[in-house]
Parts: sequence; structure tokens; C-alpha cells
Amino acid sequence: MSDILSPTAPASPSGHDRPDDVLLSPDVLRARFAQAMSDLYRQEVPQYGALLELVGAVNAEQPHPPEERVAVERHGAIRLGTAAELSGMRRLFAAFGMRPVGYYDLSPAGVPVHSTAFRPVTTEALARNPFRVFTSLLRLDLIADPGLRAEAEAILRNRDIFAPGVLATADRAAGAGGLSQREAQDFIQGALHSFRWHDTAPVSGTLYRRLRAAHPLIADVVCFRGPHINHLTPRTLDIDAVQAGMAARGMNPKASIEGPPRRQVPILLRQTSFKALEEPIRFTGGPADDEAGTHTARFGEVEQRGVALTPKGRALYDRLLADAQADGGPGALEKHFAAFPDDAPSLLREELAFFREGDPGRPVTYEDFLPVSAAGIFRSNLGDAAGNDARAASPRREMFVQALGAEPLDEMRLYRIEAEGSTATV
Ligand code: OOG
Ligand code: NI
Repeated sequence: MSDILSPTAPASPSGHDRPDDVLLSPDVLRARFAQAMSDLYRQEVPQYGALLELVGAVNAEQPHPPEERVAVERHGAIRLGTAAELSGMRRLFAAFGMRPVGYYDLSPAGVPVHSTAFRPVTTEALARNPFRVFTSLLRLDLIADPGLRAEAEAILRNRDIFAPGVLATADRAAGAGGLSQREAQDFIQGALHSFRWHDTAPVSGTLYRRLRAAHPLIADVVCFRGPHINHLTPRTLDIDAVQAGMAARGMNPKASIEGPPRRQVPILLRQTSFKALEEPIRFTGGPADDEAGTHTARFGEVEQRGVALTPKGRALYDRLLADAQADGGPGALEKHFAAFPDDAPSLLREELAFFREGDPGRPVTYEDFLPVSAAGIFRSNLGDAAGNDARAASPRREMFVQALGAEPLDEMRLYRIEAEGSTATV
């Protein structure tokens, strides 16, 4: 497996090892960045702290709690407005050893974004720190009203979501394979700047409401100075228990868990969240009597990850999920997924899931996201105004790749490399 992301600590030319000579690797920078983000979010959204406590309690009751700190955040999410913002984020995340993997088109579910996941890509890097960011780009081409689209574009053109100098440092870190201890702290603070909450919106309340009426996501992206992190997500070993616990604690969970049903051999990814909070904001771009308002964007999520599926397994998953959704009756998910083998030997024999070679083969964990689940998470945290209408798929992959400035990596290739224990460069 590639080692381009492994820690780099060149011997100092003088032969002495002064701390400042040692480069902190992208993996170390990512771990520090994830911790800083977690601290920030817990401080900004106290209910997220309550969710972490619940997840910690549920995980502690597992018969075999793993040694690693399970509830360490696995992912967060942001929504961007322009190509320059997306390519800038690619440069920023590269310094943390996070590369774009996969393309997600959420338009079929009526969510006007397309997305990728910036994440570590080797087994070693994932083990050192798993943090990843589901990153969406607003589809301005899906705003029907040309006047409103032009207004949104003009506002986005005039904002800079990055702290001064942070992208230049990111490029240098990515090129050199790390940063010195001295530089790391400023860099992480600079990176964090993009993800903070703003309780003021530099637009009028009237424009906010017009954008919101077009789609709540458009208002969320266009009306703020930066792409506030909208959730963080720890991992749990029993998501059904967390879902029940959120309800018992009055935490306003979404109605159902996204993804496959509970199984003997967990597959892919199951997710749930508490619904986004309505938070006070002030509009500073209009008349004084139009200053007070609220915005709904930030929530907390939990995830439970299972084995990665092969293309054949994924096709079966997609088909059964679509059947269950069309059916819609109580227990539809369990009923339709009865057709998906639920023991490791069958999954292996029928080439439905990835296992590491050897006897017994160990499951390869799914490290990515699911478009239908992601759309469900989006919808439940944007409120009813987000709509629920199915549309014709309109992927714009080429447009996304151009905006990103790179081709996202193919997740199936990464799983194959991992299953084979291959030394291929990714
Ligand atoms: C992202 C929603 C999707 C996931 O884990 O699938 C998501 C967002 O709300 O920006 O977080
Ligand atoms: Ni999420």
C-alpha cells in the first residue's frame, strides 16, 4: 500500500533532533485538526456534547468494547458555493492527508448538491486517525429563477472562506509531507477559521427568505461568510441503542435510521441524527427593522460502519433499498433485505463483500458514504421546507471534477487494494 501519506520525520542535517526540525506528518496534523474541530463544535453546539456522552455510554456497554477510542469523530460535513471554494478545500485537506474519494449526486432526491468525501486512503492512515469530511458543492444551475441565481452568484464571488495564507501553507505542507511543530498550531487555527459558525449574515432578511424559499440549502450556503461545519459524527457499535437513547433523552432524533437494517454481519453504513437546531442570527445587509432571524443548519449524527460491498453487493443493496422504499410499508426494509445473505461465508462465496485475504478473512470496513442515506440526513436536518420530491437524476460529474481540480479516487479500487493487501500506489 502507498506510503505517500505516512509520517515524515527526516533526520536533522546537524544530527541533532531539535523538536522544530521534526515534521508533523499529515496524519498527526489531521488528528490535531479533528480534535480542534471537535472542541470547537462541542463549545458551539452543547447538544452535540450530550450526544457524545450518550454514544460513550452505549459503546461502554458492548460485550467487547474495542481498544481504540471508538467515539472519536469519524466525519463532519460542509457545503460550499463555488468551484474556487471546492478546489481550495482540496488543497487544505491535502495537508491533512485527506483526498477526495467518490462522487455523490444528490439531485435525484431533490437536494441541489453534488459531493465528495475527503478522507485518508490507506489502512494505516485510517487507523491513525479516521477523520473525513463529506463536502458538498451547491448546484446553482438548479436555481430556476435566473435573477435569484445571479444574486446568489454575485454574493458568493465576493466572499473568501479561507484565512489569509492558509492555502499557501497547506500547499507547502502537502509538498514537504508535513509541518514543523511551530507552524502546525497556527495552521490548524487558520484551517479552523473556515468552519466556524457566524451568527450574522451579511444579507437582508428579505433576500435570506427568498433564497430559503428556493431551497433551504441555498440560503445556508449563500448567506454566511463561511461554510460552518454542520455536524460531526462519532461512531457507535449499536446505533439502535443510540436512536432509542436520543428519544428517551428528548433529543429530537430523526424518525428512522438511514441505510441497511440491523444485521448479524453489518454492511456499509447506518446513520441517524438529532434534528438541526433553530439558532438566532442577525441580518446585517438590510434595514435595521429586519435584523432578527433564525437559521437551521447544525445537528449531531452517529454512524455504525460494516463491511464494504463489492460492485455486485452494492448493486444488490441499491436494488433492495429501492424496492423497500417503493414498498414503504412497516418492516419493508427488513422484509426486502432478507434476500441479502447475512453470514460471512456466504458474503465471501457470493462475492458480495470485501474481506482481507487469509483464513479467516477479516471484513474490510466501509469508509465512504451512501447517496440515499445522505439525502435522508440532509432532508431531516433542513426541515420540512426541504421537500421530499423525487426528480430525474441530473449528475454533473464533469462539472464537479473541474471545480475540484482533480479526479476523485474510485472507492472500489481502494477496497480491492485493501482486500488484497496490495502495495499499489493510490
Ligand atoms: C451532509 C449530509 C450527509 C452523511 O453522513 O451522509 C451526511 C450535510 O448535511 O451537509 O452527512
Ligand atoms: Ni454525516
